[in-house]
Amino acid sequence: MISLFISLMNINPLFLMTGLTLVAALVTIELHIQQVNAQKIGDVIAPMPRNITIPDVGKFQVSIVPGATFLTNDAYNPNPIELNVGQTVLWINDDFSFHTVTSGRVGDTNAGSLFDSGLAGPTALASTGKTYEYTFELAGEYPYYCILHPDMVGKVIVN
Ligand SMILES: [Cu+2]
Repeated sequence: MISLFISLMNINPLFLMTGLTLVAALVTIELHIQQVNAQKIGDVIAPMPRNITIPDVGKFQVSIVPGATFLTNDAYNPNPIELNVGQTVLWINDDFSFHTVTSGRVGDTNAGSLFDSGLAGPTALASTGKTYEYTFELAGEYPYYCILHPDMVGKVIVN
């Protein structure tokens, strides 16, 4: 051990400096590679679609809350809602399950005839972050429900 120490002390200073410079260069290269890799990972993540809820000013927002399937009157929140003729309701699926916003009550022959987010197409609330909107042009009371989970019920009151 002591002999090793002595032999290290006897190393030519020039050789020691060269060694230290080499170590410093290797560390710099390694850090650079890490940065490049981090940028590559960033580039891969950046273009991926993300579910961002953008506040839609002027529209009445109703959330389909997490766990809505089992929440009956609380599945749509807030519920009931009251608004004026000409106002728009924007429903947002904040749950992980597929839901619908369908006008009427379970069993109505004309259920979904006024408004219906549906089971397919661009308005379908098939996944988290999907939205559906409807503008109420006539005063009245509008019950609605989810076709897939008929216990989920809500109501819009238009004055
Ligand atoms: Cu549902």
